[in-house]
Amino acid sequence: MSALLLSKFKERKARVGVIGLGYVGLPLAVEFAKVGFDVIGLDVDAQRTARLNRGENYIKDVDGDELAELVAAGKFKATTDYGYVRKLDAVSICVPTPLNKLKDPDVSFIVDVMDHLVENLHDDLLIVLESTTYPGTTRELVLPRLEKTGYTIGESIYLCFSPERIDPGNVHYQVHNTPKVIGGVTETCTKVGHALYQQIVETVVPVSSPESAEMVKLLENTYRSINIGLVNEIALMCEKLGVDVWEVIDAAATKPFGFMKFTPGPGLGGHCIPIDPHYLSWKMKTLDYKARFIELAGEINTDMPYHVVELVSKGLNRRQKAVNGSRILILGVAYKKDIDDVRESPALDVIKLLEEEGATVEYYDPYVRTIRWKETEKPGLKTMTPENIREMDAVVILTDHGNVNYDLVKREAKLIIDTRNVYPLNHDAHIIRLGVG
Ligand code: SAJ
Repeated sequence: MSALLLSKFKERKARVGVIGLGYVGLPLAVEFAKVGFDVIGLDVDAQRTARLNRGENYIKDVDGDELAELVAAGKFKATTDYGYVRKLDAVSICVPTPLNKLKDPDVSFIVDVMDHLVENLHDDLLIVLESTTYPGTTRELVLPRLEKTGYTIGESIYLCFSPERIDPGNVHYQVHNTPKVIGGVTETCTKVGHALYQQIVETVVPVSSPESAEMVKLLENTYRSINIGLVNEIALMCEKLGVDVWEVIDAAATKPFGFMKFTPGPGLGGHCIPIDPHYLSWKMKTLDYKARFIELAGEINTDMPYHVVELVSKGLNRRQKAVNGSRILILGVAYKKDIDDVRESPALDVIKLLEEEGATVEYYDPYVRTIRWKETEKPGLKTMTPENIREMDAVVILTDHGNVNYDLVKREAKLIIDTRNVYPLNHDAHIIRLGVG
């Protein structure tokens, strides 16, 4: 193991690179720079690197002033030039791993990084893959590309996987106080990776292999997807049973052990939970194994937007109205409360389905001014007034943002479909609550 590299990590004299300056990479880069490392941020987007070099921040979880100070002090520099890797002692890869149109893993961003990385390798370099991916990616896709250049992994180049655990908008758990799992291709790799990450994270959790570390992340997020699917199905059952699912869940959550509260909703949004489990089920298919829980949860969660539209149709029908020709206001399009992210948001599915049924659909979301819609922009209502609520045949609450006047909605709306228990234990005739029969 390279004593020089370890001492550079320990004395924080190492030069650290982060590839991919998004919601994972930029906070990580700032964390390394904050504790004293010289950090190079690498990204393919020249506009993004130019903005960063002007000290301009674009990630809500990053403190803009802190970033500007680090840039001014020369502790952080952004670039599109992979040549800088020749001067780095470590590099963390935080590029996107989306699904393609067939819902299969798209690891092209990792491959692109590797194509550039192998041109700039040198002795005493730690490489850590952080992008969420299927078990085996580090060993099957990254390792061969490094070995082909003649380097021996575990002797002059060290390779690990360490899952990112960034929770956008979480003000309590940030990089430094979220335990970091890391698994190296060799024991020495794990030790070298541990030596670096313990400089920025209070707790480093070494595991025996990159596959183990890759699987940790997938277990974490598959656990959420499946439990959300479970409560969504329980909600459908409660509607048929004439029970209030929210009351049931709150009462179940009083159990002080062996139960974790999840709540039903209009579907599954975000860039993690709807995506990550499919990396695991895809890999298992290549091993001729059907990941049944993942597939079933996916079916139930994907079906929720259709169920919301059924509730809208049921409510309008009570007022002898059809969906076709009705004016409907969607309240909240972000994928979860108090954030501005609409990626994979079920609201986009609900809007699409209602428009296909002939409804005229508007939306209001204080965090989302406009959305990309059919190759153009669809702006939301600028404000929510008694007048523009009264004009609507139905209001559909899909995100329970904290800064919306729900009392106004309850007073003025003709019909409300509440999918987030904004109106708990409510029996008003004009309110239909998801999961309540
Ligand atoms: N959702 C429900 N019911 C629930 C919880 C979530 O319907 O009980 C929905 C949300 O509305 C959203 C989707 O599921 O549409 C995902 O919600 P999430 O709370 O899992 O939030 P994410 O997507 O921001 O997940 C992130 C993940 N962080 C990382 O991957 C590093 C996840 O692992 C975290 O556990 C999660 O934040 C968190 O705990 O907030």
